Amino acid sequence: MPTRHTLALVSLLGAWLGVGFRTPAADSAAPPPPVGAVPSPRQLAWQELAYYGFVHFTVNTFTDREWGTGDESPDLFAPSAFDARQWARSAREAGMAGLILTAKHHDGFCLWPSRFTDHSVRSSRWQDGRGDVVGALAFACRAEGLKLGLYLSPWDRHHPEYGRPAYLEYYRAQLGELLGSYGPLFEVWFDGANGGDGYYGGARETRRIDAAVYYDWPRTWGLVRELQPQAVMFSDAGPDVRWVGNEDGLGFETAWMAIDRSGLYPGFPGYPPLAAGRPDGADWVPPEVDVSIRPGWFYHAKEDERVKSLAQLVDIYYASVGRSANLLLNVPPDRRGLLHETDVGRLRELRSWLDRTFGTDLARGARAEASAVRGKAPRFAAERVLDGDGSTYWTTDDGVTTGWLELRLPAPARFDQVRLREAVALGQRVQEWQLEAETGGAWRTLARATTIGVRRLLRFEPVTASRVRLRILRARACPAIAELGLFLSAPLPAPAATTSR
Ligand code: FUL
Repeated sequence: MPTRHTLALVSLLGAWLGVGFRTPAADSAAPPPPVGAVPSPRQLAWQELAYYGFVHFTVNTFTDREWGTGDESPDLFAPSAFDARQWARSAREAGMAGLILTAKHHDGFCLWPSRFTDHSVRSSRWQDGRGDVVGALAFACRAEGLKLGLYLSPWDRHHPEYGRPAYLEYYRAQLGELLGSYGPLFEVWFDGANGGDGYYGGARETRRIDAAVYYDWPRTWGLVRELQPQAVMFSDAGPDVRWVGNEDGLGFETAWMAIDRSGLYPGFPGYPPLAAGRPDGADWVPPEVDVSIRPGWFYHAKEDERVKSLAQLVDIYYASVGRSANLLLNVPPDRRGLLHETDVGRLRELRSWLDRTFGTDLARGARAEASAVRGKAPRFAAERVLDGDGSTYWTTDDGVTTGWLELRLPAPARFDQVRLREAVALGQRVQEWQLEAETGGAWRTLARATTIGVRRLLRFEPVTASRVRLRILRARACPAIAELGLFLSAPLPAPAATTSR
């Protein structure tokens, strides 16, 4: 590191010789102040994961149901060739960052030998009552370098006390058990469903709860913070990650990472229309897109021909990861306790397609310039969008909320999509932008859109060009753009007739 004295000397020498040495002294402009809600370190880390898997597995797999009733015999749970390592290996090979397992779904059957109930794998003939699906998956994820998340359904159709205070003691005891026994979790998933009727220890009645108050969520969230401070918590109401409001794989074209959490809770009936977020929302709670590779969340042999096609999965990727959300793709184990060959094959196709599409960033090696640079400082210059470092960015002086950034590629390149990222640690800023390219001596608009956020992927008609311009048309404050990449889609095979939804 040069000292202050040598820097001053170099500047003086430069002035004396009449040449403008570029010294770090010219780089002293301060970063722009954040705008609105900003992510926590745990949210920033989670946002980088982008794509991971959901595993729905329980007695439903064996009864062919989506929602168990709560009176299932533990013996029904009988996978014939259970292998959590096959799940984790398939997920890693698919490019997923982790897996989230339904440790307990609405039927109440526990996939780990909980100390707080008999309604678990311990009471099953499977592995003579010594099986532990959560433990096996935790081990497999560690071995494959994947992160682990858990889903513990608040609604429990088995428990006799569900709907009364005693159930909450049970729920929190179980949660503590999971949080304390299986190593670090990256995400804890709190579902909002309550369908009313159930077995409830033999009462066989309808129990509706007031979801606004019954679960006392702040207390449960506090438990997660205490025992697994690095884990994000998912629900309609966050606190860290929010539901995207549909199960079809669709993020929002205009997606704001902030919402107003106040008044929300898991299962909040008016939630879906709020799921797009608000530019001036008080809380940073980015969306997660949960969707199944099959029509159902659980495995049903009759859906073997209805596994989503590669083209459908690619569209889901652009509509989730490409719209500033994380993608949670469900791949349910079958009655063997294995991910089905068709699903694993489809995951592999997706991985290979993504690798071929995003393997070459055609903007690499380009020269970049911008309409304006904050304090004329190199650390905020246009080329920061090309350095592959998401923490550096191009930005302008405060109050400059429009502008352009132009790339001159080393040679004309053919591309059909752009990948943009904002420096979201400073809040979400851009409200409207367009991409332009010079072809045949004239500039034309390739795409126009609204928000960017954590990541924006936008496809357009293929074009060949060597000059490309990002134009920021509207922003809440000076834009801070961390990345601009250009890519060409790999070819997609013609869709097979049998794989449609
Ligand atoms: C829903 C549940 O009711 C479904 O069974 C599934 O677990 C899905 C991911 O969340 O609310």
